[in-house]
Amino acid sequence: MKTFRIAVIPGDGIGKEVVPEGIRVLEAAGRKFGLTFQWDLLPWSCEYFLAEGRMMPEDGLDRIRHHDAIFLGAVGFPGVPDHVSLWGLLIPIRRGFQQYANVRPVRLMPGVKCPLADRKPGDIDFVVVRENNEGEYSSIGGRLYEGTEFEMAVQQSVFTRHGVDRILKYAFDMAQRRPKQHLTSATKSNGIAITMPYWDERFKAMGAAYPEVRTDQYHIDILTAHFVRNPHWFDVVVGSNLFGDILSDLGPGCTGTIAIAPSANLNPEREFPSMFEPVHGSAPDIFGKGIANPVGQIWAGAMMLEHLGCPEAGQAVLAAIETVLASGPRTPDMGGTASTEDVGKAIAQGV
Ligand code: GGG
Repeated sequence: MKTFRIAVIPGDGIGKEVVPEGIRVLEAAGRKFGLTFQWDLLPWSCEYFLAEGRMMPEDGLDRIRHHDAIFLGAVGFPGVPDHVSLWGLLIPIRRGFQQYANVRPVRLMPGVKCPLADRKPGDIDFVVVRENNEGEYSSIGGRLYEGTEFEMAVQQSVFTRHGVDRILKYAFDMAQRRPKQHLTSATKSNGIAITMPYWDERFKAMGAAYPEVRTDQYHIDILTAHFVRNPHWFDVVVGSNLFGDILSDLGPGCTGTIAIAPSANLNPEREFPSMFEPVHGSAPDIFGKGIANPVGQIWAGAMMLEHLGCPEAGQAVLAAIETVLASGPRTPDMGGTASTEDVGKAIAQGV
């Protein structure tokens, strides 16, 4: 019997509603596959901020440094500016634990209505690999001449050779392992004429070591159009922190709903814990109604099982998700009347 110690951060809004369903399903997988979990529940959130003046304790990272993984819901709630909550919790964890590869699968699932015409499950199945530690998410900058007509705000992007090369290597390795062996890079090298051509150069240089991987590069603007018109073209798509974030919302938008999209913030070297969360945010507009779709959180749990070295358990959770999406209860965002708990219980039963 393997036991895993998991730091659980439900966070804000519907994070508090979908995380328990993720745990329910992981417990079911544990019973079937001989795994046990020690869930260490942490109240770090906007509510915590309003009481304590910070999103997590000063020694927060030290408290979870030796856990096997982090299972997070969502961050952000009215009353705390979004940049304060994000930079107070999610970003320190991603950076402090060198979770530089944010892996976000985009798949058209059975039973999910695709907004694009004539697409069926199997037609769209790719992965967005987002650089997660630097790029446009930088705290270098500031405001000048505040309150005058010359007021300005400046923010630097940071693209280091170490940071760019390690995410490109991660993406090339992933593409090499997949049957299509195809990697697409997203930049904007005509307009952003220093950092983006640098990324393109490193992409080309890295590609020389992977002759079997077919590569292409697009400017982000036309790439978004291809996501909508030709999503079947893609296999692995790698982008900077901002572009990867945008593409990994657009992708699930093209395959039906962001509510079911999972995300793994990986420290591939396994020196630190990795973090698993749905792509969606805290959705304050539906919080408290018990109708949030828990599938993104549960799928993130399946990714966590794979990362913990339990691929069969992860596959069983994914298969149960597919069955329920195809013919089980649905939350209102997918046209049903089921509750968050109904969907969680149905998936847990199917594992
Ligand atoms: N579960 C993901 C979440 O809460 N996301 C909030 C958010 O705004 N994230 C921005 C980001 O991932 O960069």
